[in-house]
Amino acid sequence: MSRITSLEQYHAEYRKSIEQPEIFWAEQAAEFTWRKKWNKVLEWNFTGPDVKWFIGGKLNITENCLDRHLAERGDQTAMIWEPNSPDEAGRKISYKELHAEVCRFANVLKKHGAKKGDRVCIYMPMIPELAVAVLACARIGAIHSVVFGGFSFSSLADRVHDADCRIVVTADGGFRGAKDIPLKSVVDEALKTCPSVTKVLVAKRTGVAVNMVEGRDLWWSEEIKTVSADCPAEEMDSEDMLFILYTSGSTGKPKGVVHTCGGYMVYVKYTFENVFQYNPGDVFWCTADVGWVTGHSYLVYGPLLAGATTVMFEGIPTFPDAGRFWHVIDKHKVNIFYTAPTAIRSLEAMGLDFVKPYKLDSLRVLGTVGEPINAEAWEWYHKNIGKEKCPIVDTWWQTETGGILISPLAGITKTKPGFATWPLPGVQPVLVDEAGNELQGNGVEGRLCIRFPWPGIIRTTYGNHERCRATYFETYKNLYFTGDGCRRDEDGYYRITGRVDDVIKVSGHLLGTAEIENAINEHPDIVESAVVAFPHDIKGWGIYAFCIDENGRKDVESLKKEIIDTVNKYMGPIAKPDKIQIVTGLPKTRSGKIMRRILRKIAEGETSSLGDISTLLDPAVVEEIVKGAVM
Ligand code: 7RM
Repeated sequence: MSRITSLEQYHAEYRKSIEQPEIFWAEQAAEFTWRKKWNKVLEWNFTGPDVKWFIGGKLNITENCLDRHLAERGDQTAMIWEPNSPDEAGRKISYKELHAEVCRFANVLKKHGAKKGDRVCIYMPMIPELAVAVLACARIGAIHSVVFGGFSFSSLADRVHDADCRIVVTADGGFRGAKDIPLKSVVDEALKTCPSVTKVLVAKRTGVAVNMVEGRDLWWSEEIKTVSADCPAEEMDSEDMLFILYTSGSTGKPKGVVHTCGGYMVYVKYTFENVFQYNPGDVFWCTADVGWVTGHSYLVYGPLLAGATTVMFEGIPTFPDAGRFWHVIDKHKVNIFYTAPTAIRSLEAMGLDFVKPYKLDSLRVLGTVGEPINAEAWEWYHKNIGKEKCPIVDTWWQTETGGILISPLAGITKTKPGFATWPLPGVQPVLVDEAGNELQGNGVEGRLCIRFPWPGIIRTTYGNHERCRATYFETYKNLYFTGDGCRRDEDGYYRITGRVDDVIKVSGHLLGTAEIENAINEHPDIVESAVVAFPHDIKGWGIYAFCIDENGRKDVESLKKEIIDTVNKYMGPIAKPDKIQIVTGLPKTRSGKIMRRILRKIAEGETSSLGDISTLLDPAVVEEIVKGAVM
């Protein structure tokens, strides 16, 4: 694999990747362990869409994450696990041990009927068993579908149902800061509506009392005693599914984004090593939960493919205090640290007294992901955490892209606060106006699309290929549409400006307004609601919900509290509205479409420039909403 070490080399590699993409990617793929080499590198069209990489190639990604390292670095730490409480002992798991644990659990899955192509839902806290479960699925060719532990029972049930999972892997509970999360009881609630699930494997973490359903529920610790630590890896085709990961869209239920084995493997390792300029022996810490794509690609697969030491942290940045990240960095001598702007902003707000006690001298590279980083947070991170010595890589990518697409290469690309800078080799960004006309040259702003496939691109949305086509490949002909607005400045640097559709990035978590509205509407008094985003100092965006109360309840404050509880119950705490306004109507066009543009302006406090409201069915409702706006 060609590791880029200079700016000249970046430009040369970039050019090659555009002029001869198949030769370029074949070179990157050559260093992996393939059971059988591919016959053809790429076949594609964006109309189907139909994208295939490394056609005919046979492999198993876990042989590349684990077996391949055993001879050379079997005793090296593969994963450092840092528990929620600093007083609890963590774990260091070597490549040899991780290999054995994965094989054992893979045998447990097999014993309970999982085979190649079956879907397994994983709903777990940030404990090593989560990574083991993910890799165990991959070992036997079962397709993992990890659901973030912060989602509630109905979000979990939707996902289990959509992927038709037969097995769920969970834990009794999880620790997050001062809270205990009762995961198993959420699974029990979800499975009331998922009769297809026949087995639930439960890891013990908090020791909370759980209800074990006879014949269905089994303890992880008991099951692994019944199997061997030898599990030959299943031979997979490059284009066999590796995993499904649900992501929110503008409308309807979340989509199951599908990634396949060969292309994803090549792409995450390539981007991991080049973006972060990983050196053998480095300790890498990605703070994302494995329930999100960042955790899949840069906590589990990328670092393990590279033979790195990856850190998994169970807790939160502010427990027991706002110095926890910095404490963990010193404790484990972290070299590369990758987190989200929302975490940086919240820690910045707590003051420097939480940073001062720590040396942070092991750090070499810093990264951010998930949302635009504002210049102030970037400078704070650069100065106080990186001590002005560590390059910051602002990495832009999506669940659908599998890995990073636009980012500086650490220490190589000249950075500018707020800019993801240049596309990685193999990535061909295009900016278009709303009508789809390509914006040529620099100093332009439009919608971000990509014109050519890269190995990590989404292949389909599970069970509904048409939805994949309509969401990503239909808006602009022959382009993959990202849903993001973007500016290309005079230097050709890319700056992502944010979503142009009805999804919201709250604290770096992608949420669909429609999903939140559906949860709110579960409240018996709410007949209709509309959710929009408003700028939030720490979270990036906050959630503003306009709700129509059918019964005109007088106790507005308790109604608002009930609405929050309802969202918590049906979707999870991450979707909690920051502001709720009870209204008697919503601004709708004569065709019945909610005019979110107007609601967004009101939520932003910009009531003087609401624009043309003459097409509204009932313009008077706008006046009422403006008057009652929550500021
Ligand atoms: C990795 C991830 C994807 C959306 C994406 C953007 C936003 C992500 C950045 C960013 C500005 C960044 N996957 N986004 N990274 N915006 N700068 N460096 O977050 O599927 O959950 O979200 O996140 O809007 O479309 S995701």
